[in-house]
Amino acid sequence: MKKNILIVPGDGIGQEVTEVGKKVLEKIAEKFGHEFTYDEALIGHVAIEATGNPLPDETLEKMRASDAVLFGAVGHPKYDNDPSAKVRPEQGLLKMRKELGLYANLRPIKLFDELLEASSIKPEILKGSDILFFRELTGDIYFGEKGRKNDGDTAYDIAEYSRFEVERIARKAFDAARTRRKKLCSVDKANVLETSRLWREVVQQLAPEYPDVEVEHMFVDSAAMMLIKDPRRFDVVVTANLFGDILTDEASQIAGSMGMLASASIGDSTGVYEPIHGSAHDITGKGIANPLASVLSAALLLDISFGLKEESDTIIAAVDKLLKDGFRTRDIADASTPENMILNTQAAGEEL
Ligand code: GGG
Repeated sequence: MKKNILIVPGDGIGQEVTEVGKKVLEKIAEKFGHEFTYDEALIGHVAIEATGNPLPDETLEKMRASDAVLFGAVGHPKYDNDPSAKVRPEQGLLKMRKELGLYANLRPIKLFDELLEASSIKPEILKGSDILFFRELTGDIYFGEKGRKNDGDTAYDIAEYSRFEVERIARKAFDAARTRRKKLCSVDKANVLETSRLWREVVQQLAPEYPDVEVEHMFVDSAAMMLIKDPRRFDVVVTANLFGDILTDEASQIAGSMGMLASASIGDSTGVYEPIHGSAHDITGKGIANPLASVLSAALLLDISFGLKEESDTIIAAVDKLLKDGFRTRDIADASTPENMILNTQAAGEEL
């Protein structure tokens, strides 16, 4: 198979981990006789530094022209404490999602058995956890009108959802539930928010079309608690943009570390595959970032964008073996991990 993959490392540890994700794609192409070609583009802080724009037109054009995008992360601490900054790395990420119509963000919370002990949650509660989140990605408070009132002392962000936007993400989640354990949990805050009441109404209206899927509605505060108390009760979860962002960071603890969670953003155009973690400037350049989220994102890319299931499973099996062999990156090591089994970012990639 011939495919063109755009590598967009972005900021901070995005650079280090995406390099490993790309190497794994190269190994897969060699092993299975595929011809993958690569191009590279800028986004985020590195793009602002080079062009003044967090998502240069050239990057967007390359994304549209490619068969899939392997993306890293965006962010830089210098903007975090500067509320007056007019241009921010995250604007590049949001614009990319909107321009490419990437409305569905799939975040599998997969716990590798070997990492049962790496979590702060008790193993007997965790064992067998396997959740697939659908985070809506192009609506909600992220994209509504925002600003300051005339007094300058009052700020607002407006959350908005249309029936169409809720329906298309809900359908994706229902379809996925059908291929799994046939359980769908829709998370909202319908006791308070009008957008959530519309959300619940749409999911309820769709449910009769999927009689084989058991649907449950849960308030986001309850879901936050249940994820830690009883993660195995969840199969597929569908939720709004902001709730999905927060809940999946929480759910990363089920998988042992943020460094283990991959994601796929899909919709109207080229799919984008990236770790759920950000740029992590506190550990950038130290060689201790866990590259497995990028590697597992590459596996999602092969499966979802190219339909290469065997190749994708080969990557997941290699990650499983690496962990079974006892290797760890710093974030998933514990007191019992021998120092010589703790790998740096590049070495973890080479071990696969
Ligand atoms: N790889 C994910 C990433 O770069 N996240 C940084 C970020 O700013 N995310 C905003 C969001 O997805 O809500």
